[in-house]
Amino acid sequence: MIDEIDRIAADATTRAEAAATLEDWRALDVELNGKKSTLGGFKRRLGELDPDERRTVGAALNRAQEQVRAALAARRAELDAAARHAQLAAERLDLTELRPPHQAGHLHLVTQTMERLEDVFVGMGFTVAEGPEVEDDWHNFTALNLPAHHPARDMQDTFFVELGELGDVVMRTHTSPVQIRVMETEPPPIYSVMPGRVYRQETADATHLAVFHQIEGLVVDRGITFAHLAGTIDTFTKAYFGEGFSSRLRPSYFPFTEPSAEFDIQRPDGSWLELGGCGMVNPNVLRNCGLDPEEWSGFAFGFGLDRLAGMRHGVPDLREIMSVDIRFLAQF
Ligand code: FA5
Repeated sequence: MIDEIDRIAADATTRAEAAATLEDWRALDVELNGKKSTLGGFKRRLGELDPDERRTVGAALNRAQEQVRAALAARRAELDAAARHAQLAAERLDLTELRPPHQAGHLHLVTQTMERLEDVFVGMGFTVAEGPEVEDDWHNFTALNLPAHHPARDMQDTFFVELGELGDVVMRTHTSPVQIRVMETEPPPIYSVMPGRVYRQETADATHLAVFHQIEGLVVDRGITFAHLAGTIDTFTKAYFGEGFSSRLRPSYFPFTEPSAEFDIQRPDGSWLELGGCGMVNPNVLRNCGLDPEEWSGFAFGFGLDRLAGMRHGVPDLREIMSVDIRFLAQF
């Protein structure tokens, strides 16, 4: 009888170890461990045996049942672990997966240009400052030596905002108001560039937009001369465009600079493009910002970023830069 019990236990152990799925395991658990199991049947027949036999057969039965339970428990642990692994693998998120580059997008040509320009000027020792796009009359015009009714206000056709006093709030027409904000808040020496978006009531054409970008430069220190301005423009031109490009200054007029100049860049093919204006900061502007022109002098420049980007990348019409055509944008 004991041999038979051992054989049944060995057979049950082998089957438990071979259970392939949790379903199989549950069926086996009922069959081998339940009340109707073969070993359970032996247990019920113990009463028929004499006391000595009952003790030895009872002990063998307990051992056998223990062995089967242990085999089932071990197999259950294996099946549970396998199920957990399968679930983890199915729910796994691959965070290292890279999207193909053409789907990732990139910075707009104008933003790239702005960041490159900032890098060039930061490399030359300038800091970067910013100001609001909605400006008041004081910063956009009056403090820049353009009092009310000054004819030079017509040089920049202005969008007015219906806010506050009539005509007092404008979409800034240039980045020069940021000069005023910097001088009002920071004591000299000042070496800053100020990039940003500007607005003019203009009809768009190949070289003009109604919403475009400028970068302003302002230096205020003791003993600053026109030579510093010319040297800075030239250093910048070479650093940004590389050899083969050069710059020239032409006499011009801006109310906020005196003397004033326009600066142009010459392309390697010999043609010229007007890029911006510049000059020595007008003493009236220094005074408007609480600085003594006897002690401080400075220069300022401001130029068009869109034109610069268009020129550097050979875009013949500025309106294309503002298009949302992905075939155009993807080239840069
Ligand atoms: C100004 O805006 C002055 N604030 C520049 C300045 C700053 C002069 C500091 C002196 C000292 P202007 O209106 O010329 O100047 O514009 C400067 C540059 O902006 C132009 O040379 C051109 O490159 C660009 N620009 C002007 N209008 C447009 C436009 N409609 N579309 C695209 N770029 C433009």
